[in-house]
Amino acid sequence: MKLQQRNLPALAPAIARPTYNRAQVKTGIVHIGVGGFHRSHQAYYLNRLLEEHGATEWGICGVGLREADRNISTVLKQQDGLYTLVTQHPDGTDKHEVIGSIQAFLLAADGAEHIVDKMAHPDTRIVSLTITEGGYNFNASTGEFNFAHPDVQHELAKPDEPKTVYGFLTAALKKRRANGLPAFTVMSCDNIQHNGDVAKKMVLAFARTQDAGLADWIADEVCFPNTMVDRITPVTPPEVIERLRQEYDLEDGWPVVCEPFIQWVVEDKFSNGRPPLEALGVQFVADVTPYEKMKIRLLNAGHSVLGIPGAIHGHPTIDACMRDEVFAGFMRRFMDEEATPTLGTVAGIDLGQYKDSLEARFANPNIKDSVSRICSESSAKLPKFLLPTLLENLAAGRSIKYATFLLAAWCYYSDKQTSNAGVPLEVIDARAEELQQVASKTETDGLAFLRQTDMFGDLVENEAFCRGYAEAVRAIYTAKSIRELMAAV
Ligand code: CS2
Repeated sequence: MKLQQRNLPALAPAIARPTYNRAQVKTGIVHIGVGGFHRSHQAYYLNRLLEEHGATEWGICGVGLREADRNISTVLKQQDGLYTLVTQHPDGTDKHEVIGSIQAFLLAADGAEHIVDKMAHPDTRIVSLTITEGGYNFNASTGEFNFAHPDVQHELAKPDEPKTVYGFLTAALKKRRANGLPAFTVMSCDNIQHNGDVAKKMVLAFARTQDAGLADWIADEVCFPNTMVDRITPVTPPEVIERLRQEYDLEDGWPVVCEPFIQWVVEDKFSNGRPPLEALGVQFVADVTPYEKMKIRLLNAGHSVLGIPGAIHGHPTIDACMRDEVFAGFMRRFMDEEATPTLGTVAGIDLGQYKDSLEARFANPNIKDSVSRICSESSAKLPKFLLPTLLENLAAGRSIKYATFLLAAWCYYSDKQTSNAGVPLEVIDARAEELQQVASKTETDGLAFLRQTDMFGDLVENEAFCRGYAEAVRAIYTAKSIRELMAAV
């Protein structure tokens, strides 16, 4: 049986499903970047709000700007926006629920004007984003907008032909302004510290170059709340699709798997209203800084600290890394000795307990979160997840040995792209080729990788750091097993 609205009554009883009238729900949110994470997090929350609190103004229209979004577009269209969320508990049980909060999906390739119109519709009050850390189009080391991007150049010249998120946001805001409609909120949900501030800076830089009057209006009218989002959402394993078919006679082209844990902390500033998510435990706070910093520097960096050496060693998943005491110990020491000293106190949170809970979440044996997902797009992640911790500790004279080891491991990973056992690794990174080229010079110039100043700034000029880095690189390049080195760091 295909997953479709008309088949919902016939679903197996074990699968929860929307019982609200989906046809009556208005689209209050347009979301750009409908990956697994959006579907396990925001769309899940809004489905609950519709189901439990009748918040009928807050349905979602998904948007895909890239050709790579065609698959999700096709699946969601065939399934009336429905998909199955499979929550994987550590005791081995799975909970299944069909999510109904995504009402429609628009693909840019099928007509940019439909997307601009939807964003400019009076019902739309929020445009939210999960466009990944790399999607913001800034230079990692200067933080400034990258005007050189060819798509950006195109849309600056032709505002009616938007291509990037910036072209679409400004085109839609321009239309709202012209129509006398209130602005929408731009809500970033990516793992970037001050994600709202970053989004605002980028939107304004772009809009100012295109239309200064519009930029002033955006600066006055559009709220860009900072948010901290959290739910581990692995890439959907093909077995899950197969299991739904076999156990529940359900054909779902693209279900989502996730852990039970979920968290969302949002700054309470919205241009045109917001869903009453506090009813579901979402925290609305005046300042999200301590939460986002804690999450990015412990959870996201902790993931990379396991994932990159894990890939080199040959561990397939994060839970496999956690079952290896050398990896688990290395990560905890990184968290305790390097990340935690940069965090200060976080109101209402016991950092020791938070780290214990991260260990338990990473170790969930029912979640098979591949190290390749964690290592993917490290060129966008590590400058955000790891570098601030390293730089602050370097300046304060505190330990940097774990972060240094990780950067050296990343250089090796980018260069060799094989595990210690010689098995080729699946390297997914927009800059993979360039990274490999630079890293491959390491054997003649030990600091070659660090000379990528757009990622590392002037780190290569810091002698104390470079000494430790060069040593770590030498060790990793000559050792038979990265695991043995980790035990000794
Ligand atoms: C991961 C995140 O991308 C990564 O490397 O650390 O996707 C992480 O699983 C989520 O941020 C959890 O909320």
